[in-house]
Amino acid sequence: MSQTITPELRRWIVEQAKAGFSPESVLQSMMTAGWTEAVAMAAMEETMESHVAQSLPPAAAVPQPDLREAQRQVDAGDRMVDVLISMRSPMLVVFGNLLSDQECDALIEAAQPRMARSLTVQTATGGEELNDNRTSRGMFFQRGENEVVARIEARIARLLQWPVENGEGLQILHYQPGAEYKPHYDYFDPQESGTARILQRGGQRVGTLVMYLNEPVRGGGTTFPDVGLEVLPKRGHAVFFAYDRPHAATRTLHGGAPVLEGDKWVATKWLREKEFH
Ligand code: PD2
Ligand code: ZN
Repeated sequence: MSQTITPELRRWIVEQAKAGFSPESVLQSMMTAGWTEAVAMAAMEETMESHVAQSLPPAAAVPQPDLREAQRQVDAGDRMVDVLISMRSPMLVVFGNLLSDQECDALIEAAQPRMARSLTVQTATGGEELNDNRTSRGMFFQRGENEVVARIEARIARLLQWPVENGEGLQILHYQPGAEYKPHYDYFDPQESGTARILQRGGQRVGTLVMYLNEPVRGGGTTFPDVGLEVLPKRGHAVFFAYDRPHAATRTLHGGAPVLEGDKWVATKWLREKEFH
């Protein structure tokens, strides 16, 4: 007898799970009803997977480096960039040698006179607000604002295979001892009322590149609590992560741990689905 997964069976499996029955007990019921173990397990897996996928927003294309050849370096046009770590879930890559020391210094120097307490995009209204979760100081460059910024943006576009036009202006952040950025998602929450307005400027954010411009003495790592990962700041290195849907299933919750000694400078490039204007 061939055993097919009917819509009724699917509904029944989902109901059992919702009612709190363990996978083992659902499996046992199916086997009592005459299903072979292997087919029952396959039916359950398939049903739960498609149930979860249906309740997620659709997946978008995301920026990403070309890692198909499993090389140790990626050609970013004017520079070969090292691949130090790559991870599938979250979709994350740690890069080495992305920026030269001179480029790090030039960004800090150009940013310094324009630093102010960091604001956070407020999805409730679509505006910006001061936020206790974020105690760094920061500023934004315009896209292509000066020669160094333009050069770095072109390199990032080549590295991540994503148009320069889809990038937000480069953000510079400075953390002093005690300053931190509590864990958050960089995408905009679709449930919030201000998000529609924010999305008019280029759609969702789909990727983040945090570039380290110096090294704090202690603390200041970029943390990914869902997977217990902490990336320690190293001058010229960067951590990139992508999120194909504005959902926690991407496991891209991340934060800037408190700086304990010394200070921390980073440059962040956020990438949108479409041209950012
Ligand atoms: O500075 C960091 O490590 C950090 C952590 C979390 C930066 C950002 N988020 C960001 O710029 O979005
Ligand atoms: Zn962030």
